[in-house]
Amino acid sequence: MALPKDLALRFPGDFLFGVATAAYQIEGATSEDGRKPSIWDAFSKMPGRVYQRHSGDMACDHYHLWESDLDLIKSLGVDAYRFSIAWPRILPDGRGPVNEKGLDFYDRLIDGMVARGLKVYPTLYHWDLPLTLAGDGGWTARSTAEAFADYTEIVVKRLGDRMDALATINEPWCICHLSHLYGIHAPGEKSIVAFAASVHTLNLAHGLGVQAARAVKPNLPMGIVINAHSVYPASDAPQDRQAAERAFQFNNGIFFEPMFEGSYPADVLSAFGDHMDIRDGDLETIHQPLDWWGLNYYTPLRVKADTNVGAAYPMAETVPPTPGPELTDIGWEVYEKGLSDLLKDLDTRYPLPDCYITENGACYNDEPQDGVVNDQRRIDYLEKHFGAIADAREAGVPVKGYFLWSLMDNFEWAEGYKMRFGIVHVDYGTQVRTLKNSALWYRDFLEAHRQG
Ligand code: GBH
Repeated sequence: MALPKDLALRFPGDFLFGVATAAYQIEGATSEDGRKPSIWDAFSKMPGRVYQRHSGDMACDHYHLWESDLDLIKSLGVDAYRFSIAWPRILPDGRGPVNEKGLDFYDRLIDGMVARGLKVYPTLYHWDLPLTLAGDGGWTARSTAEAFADYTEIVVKRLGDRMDALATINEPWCICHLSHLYGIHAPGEKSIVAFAASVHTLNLAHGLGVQAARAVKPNLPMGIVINAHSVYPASDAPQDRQAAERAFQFNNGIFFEPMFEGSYPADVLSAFGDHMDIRDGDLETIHQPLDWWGLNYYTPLRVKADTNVGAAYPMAETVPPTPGPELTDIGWEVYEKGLSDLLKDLDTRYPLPDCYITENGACYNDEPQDGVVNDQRRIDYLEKHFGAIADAREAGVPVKGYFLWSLMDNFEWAEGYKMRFGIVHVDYGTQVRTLKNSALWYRDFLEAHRQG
């Protein structure tokens, strides 16, 4: 393995390094200071949805521990912090009266970041849709895109002056595919009709959000965070290659093409177009020039032609790779080449702005032993993926920054607290944070990078 120094030297001095979190996964305090429930508060209390019916009620109690958490972030030596703003704190019913106490929390948090010299990289929506909006159709209803634009305007008016960049939405794929088609994330829908509607609403919300933010603050660097899939055919057989290209379009093209080219892939329109309320001007709205885009990458997608599913359900079947791959503790394949291949592929397919890796990291559930968390497997994962990013950069892809997922162990959605992605261990009983060896490694890496 390369020393942190050798690896660090592959990144230019102005390359931005950070850590990432999301509101519902860390904040807790779900009914404090006027916050009302989100779809995840409701979903996590339903039987059989989240591992052992865990919820974000307490999470990492970051709502109260934010100051020491910012000190912790600063102690790692990162340049920037990516976090998300909870819509139900700002607008408890999704629209209507503004909750000043919600804005006050992020006002303090952002001031705390500025005081510590940390760059401010918020995301407006990381899955905590106000429950009231879900009652009106949630992401299947066009009105939610309009509400998102109003929410954006309110946030940027109050907090935009101290933001270094703003992302509209985290991972439209998860919101559409996981939440509305596969039913494993809130609100747990399993419907092609709901899925198709959600795709267009999400894309539209993004476009309207960018417009709303720019109307308030024209120079705020605007972007979107996409968990693009690195797609490989299971074999060289023509039907598998075809399935892989189809999977690319239904998982990636469905967001990239409208956002960066102003159109939907033809296959997507013929499969789902009937369920998408696409009105005159919508594609122009979605196709806003962006200042940057964020890629979240964890694992590749390997597909083979599926003989059981027809055109109504054109998602390819996924297969485990052969021979037996290296898996993380959540069962996802470790394949760093998927990241460099994907960056290069997307760069040739679409006219993309600068890229930031807005999430990358691994689930390993190592526990402290005598105060030490020896998560060497996470260090190996990070080294490999840093190398892949450097490879893509050296091949000409403009990657300008990297945010590690995650700062600390947190509420891992349907997996509850069972799955740990942090470089800092959290004891949920005591809220004690312990730096894992990966955090110490990242600190050393960043120190080497600063020295140049
Ligand atoms: C992100 O989503 C989220 O933004 C973040 O909140 C979350 O905590 C983090 O990642 C870790 O999960 O079963 O092998 O086919 C990740 C999106 C979608 C990535 C599903 C992996 C399936 C892998 N994920 N995908 S596999």
